Amino acid sequence: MTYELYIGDRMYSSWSLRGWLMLEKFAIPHQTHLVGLFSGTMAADMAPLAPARLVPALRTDQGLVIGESLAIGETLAEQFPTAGLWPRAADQRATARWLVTEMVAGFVALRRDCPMQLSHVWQGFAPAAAVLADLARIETLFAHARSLSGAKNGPLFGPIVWQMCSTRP
Ligand SMILES: N[C@@H](CCC(=O)N[C@@H](CS)C(=O)NCC(=O)O)C(=O)O
Repeated sequence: MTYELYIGDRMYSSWSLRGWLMLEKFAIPHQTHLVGLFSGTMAADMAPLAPARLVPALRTDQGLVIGESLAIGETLAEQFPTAGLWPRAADQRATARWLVTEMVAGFVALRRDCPMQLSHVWQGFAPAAAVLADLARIETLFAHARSLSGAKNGPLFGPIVWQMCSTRP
């Protein structure tokens, strides 16, 4: 058995994209199953994973089903400790957790007014003040992360350091 990831669409579903990136970017062997996010078959496609009902959802190589992207990320970090999902330094790891949870729970205006879609560009979009405030908050958090990691560009906490063939202990 391998890790089986259930997602919707990588073009229009940021939750799906980030769920997929957690496995793909950190070289964790997996199979991806696309569920019908926009075709009306999502509930049926997800039924075998109940009570998980949203994407992403993961079935581990042991058959355990996990919903919620953060729970999936924490479980993968635990099961693949050499993959580098979290920064190694404790202060950077705590800060990364802070940024991730704020991203999962916050930025309501940005999410509402700018849902992810990677296929078109809107000309003349005028962001509302609340969206601009969310963007400023992201810049503040990113600058804070870089001040801790010293990474001037690229990944916030520096290059991902992983060992090839990350395996479970
Ligand atoms: N808090 C969840 C959010 C997941 C989520 O909202 N997924 C959306 C992706 S578009 C979904 O499955 N929507 C389908 C629906 O609401 O029916 C997580 O972190 O994984």
